[in-house]
Amino acid sequence: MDLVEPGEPAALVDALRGAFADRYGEPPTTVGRAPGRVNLIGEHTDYNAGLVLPVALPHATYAALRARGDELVRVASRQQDDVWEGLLTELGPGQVDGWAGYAAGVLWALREAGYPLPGVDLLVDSTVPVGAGLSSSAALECAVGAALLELAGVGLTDATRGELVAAAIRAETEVVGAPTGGMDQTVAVHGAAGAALLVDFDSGTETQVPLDLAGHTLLVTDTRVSHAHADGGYGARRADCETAVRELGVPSLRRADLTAVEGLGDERVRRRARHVVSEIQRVTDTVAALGEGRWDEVGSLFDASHRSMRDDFEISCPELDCAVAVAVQAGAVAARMTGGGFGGSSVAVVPDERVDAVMRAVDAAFVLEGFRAPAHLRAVPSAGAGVERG
Ligand code: GAF
Repeated sequence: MDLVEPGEPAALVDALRGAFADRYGEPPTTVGRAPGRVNLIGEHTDYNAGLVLPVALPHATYAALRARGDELVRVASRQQDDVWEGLLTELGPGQVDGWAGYAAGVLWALREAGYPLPGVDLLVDSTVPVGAGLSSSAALECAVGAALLELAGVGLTDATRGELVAAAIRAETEVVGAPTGGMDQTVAVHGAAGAALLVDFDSGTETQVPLDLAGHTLLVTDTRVSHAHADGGYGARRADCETAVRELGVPSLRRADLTAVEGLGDERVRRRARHVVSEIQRVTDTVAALGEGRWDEVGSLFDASHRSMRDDFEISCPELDCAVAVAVQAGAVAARMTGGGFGGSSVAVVPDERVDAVMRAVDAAFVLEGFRAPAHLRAVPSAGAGVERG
């Protein structure tokens, strides 16, 4: 059984500081941190002015940096072999390939936002699984951004948190070119321990929803089928939603009702819009059911969400369907795929005493199906971005 632990933050930061000094000859001055996330419900609703309900993970990315006296930017990771180097003028859209674009892109976006940041040396470390649908990219963007705002002398305040979210979104959509919504960056910054974050992308408001799990664990299963949102599937779904908006004559799918959606002429566009409109309602219903500990109802809502993503939005895969079905058979009260889809992870609400049984049952089913061995993690609702002191 592969259980991915978040690591002990103080030990991770010490090791990162040491590795930074070994690589660059001097210790870092600042270490930023930002978490990965698991979304409880509300998928592909963020770019449709809808609702989402993610939780920040204890698994996080740490970004150590030191200002340089020149225009050079060096970006390295303890998880990657390649190192990116370039000038401050070479950080923008189309200029940085690969994973370094998420980090360099935030420096570019914060400079665009008016922060006169200098060249920096940067080294990152992370316990967020990559390609698992748990937002390792937003964790990287926001960890780097938190460190840069500290370097800029403003740190993280109510005002700069919003700027950090905006800069991280620009890094992802403009520099990396992944046409994602803003859920991942929003929870990486605004997540809080013990709570889920209800984000309304129409009104632009974020509400902490305290989670009383009452003897349940949020269990994430990484199918190890990896995905990348810069690939075509995510953008194609987004384009279908835009077509539906045009045909319905509404400002966004948030303003569409299911009766109107059922009248859409194109069968595929109709199914895509049906998913989004019904999913937004499921977020509201899930917040109410969680608040009253109505676990059966949470189970029905997760089940409907998963089916909607599998059949109408077509973003599931056999491994996700298997993880979800087997988790429920083995005792989970609720399970669904989570994140952008085309691989990645499922999330299940499991009575504490059934967690081992669920993990074992999913592992066994994956062996039987001939799938790659999955990994699991406990999604203890944790804090959003910050700076590591000491
Ligand atoms: C990915 C995207 F980055 C988010 O913006 C969101 O659309 C999600 O997929 C699906 O809900 O994580």
